[in-house]
Amino acid sequence: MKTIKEFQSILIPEFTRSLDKFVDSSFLKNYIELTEIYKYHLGLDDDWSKQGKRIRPLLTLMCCAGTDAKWQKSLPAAVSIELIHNFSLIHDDIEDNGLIRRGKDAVWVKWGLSHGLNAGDAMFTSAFKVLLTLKDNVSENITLKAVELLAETCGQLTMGQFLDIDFEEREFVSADEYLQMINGKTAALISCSTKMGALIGGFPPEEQKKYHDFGKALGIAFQMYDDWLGVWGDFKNTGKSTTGDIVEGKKTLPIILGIKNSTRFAEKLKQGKISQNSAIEMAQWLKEDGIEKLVIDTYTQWTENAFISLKEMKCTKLVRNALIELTNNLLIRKK
Ligand code: GRG
Repeated sequence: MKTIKEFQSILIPEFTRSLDKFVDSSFLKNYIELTEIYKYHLGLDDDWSKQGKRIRPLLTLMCCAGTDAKWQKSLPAAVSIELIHNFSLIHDDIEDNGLIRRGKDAVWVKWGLSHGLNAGDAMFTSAFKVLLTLKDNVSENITLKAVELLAETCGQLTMGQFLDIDFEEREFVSADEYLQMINGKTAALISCSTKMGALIGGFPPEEQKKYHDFGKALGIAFQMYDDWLGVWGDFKNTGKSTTGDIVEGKKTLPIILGIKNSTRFAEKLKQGKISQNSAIEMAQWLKEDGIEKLVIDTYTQWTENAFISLKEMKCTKLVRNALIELTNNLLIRKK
């Protein structure tokens, strides 16, 4: 049996080589400063801890392997999806005024707002350029379907981000609206990653749908767990500012459920600007009023949904077992 660690140790270095090669050989090579920004943000000139978890490319490569096809065929798609993810982080930091990304200055902090936008735009464009190189190893029809899938996903990401920012100004957001927002902002690219692997591996649409459903449930649980970390996580382990989401007025799952089910929490939030000390106390109220349990129950249910889809997917035993392990690891992650 191969563990997820063994898969990672084979697939991720190969993925990083493809990403590196693409960055060095694409249209960027004529723009030295832009190349520098890419390498900085993608962590290519740094140690692995600054590269991000690489979950999305790992999923694409593994899901392609799960169809019993050669996973190497899906490398351009894995690179392309990671570029879209990283582009969205560059723009997200600008929109959110985020100063630090993966433990170092965000791109816009280091190079300024305009170049932050420019680097993001270049990264978005290059994602589609690399995706088109799929056609060297798969049919033009599959390549076209892959481009369609990524373009559709980008639309969903934009919508999710729009809602996320919109919700900050709203007093009340329903659970359904929240679900729609995280489905766009986070789950769309994760389900695109899993479906992309099945598509490139040559599976028919009904099988691709099961891979999509697995990625969607995983992505939703992943974001809900992130929301839990944003209120009760340990800063030492996560690097995320504990209670920061309460101070910033984000409409994350604990906060939405708190507004609905904890009168003292809702009242305090209505009073306006929340200090760090108040946020610590409010996080404790949410625990006492049963909100933390509701959050854990909700993301546990989505994790179960991911396992159900994983069971229904046609997939090699080796990959299925490793995906089960990956799902478990992601939802108890400490990074
Ligand atoms: C794609 C056209 C287009 C627009 C993008 C800016 C934007 C619109 C979307 C931002 C969406 C966003 C920032 C979602 C958060 C997703 C998320 C969970 C990020 C963290 O993912 P990890 O934990 O990060 O995989 P690492 O650092 O490990 O790569």
